[in-house]
Amino acid sequence: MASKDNDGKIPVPDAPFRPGEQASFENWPWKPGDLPMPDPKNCQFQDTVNLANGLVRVLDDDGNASGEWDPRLSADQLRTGLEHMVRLRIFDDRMMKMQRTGLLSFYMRSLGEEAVAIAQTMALEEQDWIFPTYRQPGAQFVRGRDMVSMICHCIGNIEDNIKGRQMPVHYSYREGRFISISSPVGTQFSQAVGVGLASRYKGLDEVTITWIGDGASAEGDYHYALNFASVFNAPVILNVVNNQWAISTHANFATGIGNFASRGIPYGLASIRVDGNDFLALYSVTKWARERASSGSGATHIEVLTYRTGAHSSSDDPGRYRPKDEHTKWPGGDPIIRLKEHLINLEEWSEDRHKELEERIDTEVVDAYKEAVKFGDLANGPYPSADTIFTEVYEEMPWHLKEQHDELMGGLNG
Ligand SMILES: Cc1ncc(C[n+]2csc(CCOP(=O)(O)OP(=O)(O)O)c2C)c(N)n1
Ligand SMILES: [Mg+2]
Repeated sequence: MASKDNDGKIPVPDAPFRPGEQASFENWPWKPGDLPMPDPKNCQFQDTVNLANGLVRVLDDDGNASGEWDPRLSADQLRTGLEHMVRLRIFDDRMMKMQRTGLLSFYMRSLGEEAVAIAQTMALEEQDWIFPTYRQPGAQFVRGRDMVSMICHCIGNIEDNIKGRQMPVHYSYREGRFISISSPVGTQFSQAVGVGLASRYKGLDEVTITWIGDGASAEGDYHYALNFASVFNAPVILNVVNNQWAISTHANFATGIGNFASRGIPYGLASIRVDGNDFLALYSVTKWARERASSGSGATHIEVLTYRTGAHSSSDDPGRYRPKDEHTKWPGGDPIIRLKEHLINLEEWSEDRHKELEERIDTEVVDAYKEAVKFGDLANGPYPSADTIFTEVYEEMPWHLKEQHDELMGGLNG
C-alpha cells in the first residue's frame, strides 16, 4: 500500500495515484457466480469470511447475469431500477447547474453511486427504516418522494419541509421513514442500531438500513454500532460505502488493510463485500441481509465497493488530488450502463427507449424546478420566517430558547 514518507517513523497510508500519474486498477479476480449464497437464516459469521474477502458480483462485463446471487428480478423491476438511477443522475446534473448559476448555495451528487441506495432500498419492505448519508438521496425516489419538495428543500424556500435549517441535500422525509441526514458524518450508524433494537423490542417486522462512508468509518460511531449490533443481535443492515475517497483523503487512510468488509468478522457479524456498481448484486445482498435480520438472525455488515466519480461536493475540485481520468479506470464501470446493457441483452430495452427515458425525465426535472421556484428562490426569497429557527426541535421550547426567540423577533420587528 502506498505510504507517505514520514522519516520512516510512522507509515502514513497514501493514495495510490496523484495528479499527473497514470491510474490503473488491477482487474478484479472475482467473477460473477464464483461465490455461493449461504442460507441467510442459519449462517454463522464464520461462514461469511469468503464473502467478506471476495466480491459478490452478478453482472459480468458484458451485462450478463449469473450465479447463486442472481435475484432473478422481473423486467419491470429492472426497468424501475434503471429509471430511478437515470432520474437521480439527471436530477443531480440540473441541481449542480443551479448551484453553478447561483440558484443553490451548495450541492452534492451521487454520480457513479446511483445503484447503491436505489437497488438497496428496492430490496427492502416499506416499513423499514432508512438512516442515510448525503450520498443516498436516491432512496427517496424509491419511497415516492415528490421532486418539487426535494428541490424546495435544496433551495431552502418557504416550502422546504425543514425550513432552511439544514444544508441542501441534507433531506428529511418522514413519510418515507428516511431519517434526517446529519452533517457531522457517522452519527446515523449507531442511531440506526438503536432504532433496530426498538423495533425488535416492540416485536415489529421492521429492519433498519444505514450507510457510512469509508472515511467516516474511521470514527468511533462506526465501531459502537458494530459492537451494539453484534451484542444485541440487532435487525440492521450496516453498509460501508467504500467509494475510494473521503473528500481528498484516500480510503487507504481509513483502513490500513484495504478491506472494510472483513472488519465485521471480529465483531461476530455476517460480512459481505459487494460490487456497488452492480444493481443486481446490491439488490440480492440486501435482500439476503433483510431476510437474515427479519428472521432474528442478526445484523449484516456490508462493504459496498464503488467509486466516487464526481467531486465530493460543489466546493471540491478533485483534479487537485487525483488523476482526472481515474474514474474511467474503475473496474466496476458505470452502474447505469451496466443495467441498461443487461436489459438490452434480455431484449427488454433498447438505446431508443433509453433516450426517450432520458428526455422524459429531463422534462420532469425542469418542470419540477419551475414549480419549486414559485415558492421562492435563493437570490430573492421568500425564505422561511426567522422564528422557525426555534421550532420543531423541542416539543416544548426551553426557557433559554424562548428568550433568544423573543430577542430576535423583537429586534426584527422593532
Ligand atoms: C464529524 C465530521 N468530521 C468531518 C466532517 C467534514 N466532512 C464532510 S464529508 C467528509 C468526507 C466523508 O467521506 P466518506 O465518509 O468517505 O463519505 P463520502 O463523501 O465519500 O460519501 C468530511 C471529512 C464532517 N462533516 N463531520
Ligand atoms: Mg468515501
